Amino acid sequence: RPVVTRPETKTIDMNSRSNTLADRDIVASDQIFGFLGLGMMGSTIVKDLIYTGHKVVVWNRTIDKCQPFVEAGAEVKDTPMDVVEAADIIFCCVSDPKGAKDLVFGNCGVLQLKDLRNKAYVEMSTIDPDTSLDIGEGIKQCNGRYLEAQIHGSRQEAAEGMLIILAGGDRSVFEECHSCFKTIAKNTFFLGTDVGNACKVNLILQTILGVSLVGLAEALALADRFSISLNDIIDIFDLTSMKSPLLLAKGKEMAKGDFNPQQPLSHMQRDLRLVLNMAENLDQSMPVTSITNEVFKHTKRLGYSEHDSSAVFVRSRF
Ligand code: NA7
Repeated sequence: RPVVTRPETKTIDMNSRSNTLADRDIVASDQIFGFLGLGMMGSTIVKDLIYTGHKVVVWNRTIDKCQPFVEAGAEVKDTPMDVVEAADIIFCCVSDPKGAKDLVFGNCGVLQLKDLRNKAYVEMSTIDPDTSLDIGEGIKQCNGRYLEAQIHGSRQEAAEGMLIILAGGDRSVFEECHSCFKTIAKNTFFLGTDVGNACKVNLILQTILGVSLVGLAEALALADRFSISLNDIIDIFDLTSMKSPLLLAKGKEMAKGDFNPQQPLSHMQRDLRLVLNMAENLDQSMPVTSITNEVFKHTKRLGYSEHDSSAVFVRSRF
């Protein structure tokens, strides 16, 4: 098994701004926004929310990650429950459905507050529809309002304020988050009041992405076996009607062997797992997605969990 070096851990540059932010004419809401989870996505989002004038209260499991936000003007709390107490609208952006549920139902979690009247909870972590329904139900039972706001896009797109927001649930929360969504996204969709729909749409888009990446990786690996230049293939691909900005970018990363995580491979495989669970419940056959999931799973086992999803190319070359 080859020795794989972990990708460099990037720290967030608090002074960087997306080029488009100045043109967006954002008037910050005067509500207090809580934010749980300062990973790469969460940090990027909070940095821009502070810059556009939002009042933000933050919490992160690893407390050290909060420090740059204190310096930038955010308040830090010790637990998710404390954030909920201090804020009107609370966003959550953590790795997976389990983490998202822990923050709501767990020790010192959101529901420990019992009365969430006048509070709203917005789930941004990528989760499946059932998890979203459970979280939404828990929040509503405590008289809170719930919105799922799934974020579609890479870390780079987050840094450029070019995410797409897919939202569902309480329409009034959606409207109250307008200045936040305008800060971080190029498009925002409200997909109805039924909780779960936005999660389904997000996972459907991730299916297209995952399957496309594995197809691209296999095709480039075949070119490599023939000693055809990968850069030539990409240049020709660029001239075809198949080209897409994402596949071109991923193809270039594969050719260079540069797997700096924009969409970590572990997140891609998590999404495919969620898709297959969803399909299983419907008896929906998804053979290509199943194999795609196996390919990502194997690449994870090879040590590329924290690299970009384009690292799937490494496995295809074996
Ligand atoms: P990262 O950079 O891997 O960050 C993950 C974040 O999730 C980070 O703040 C973690 O805290 C936090 N986390 C993970 N598990 C837990 C649990 N169990 N409890 C509390 N906090 C947790 O991911 P991204 O920021 O790129 O992505 C976040 C989401 O946005 C993801 O769902 C994407 O699909 C969209 P830590 O710092 O490790 O203590």
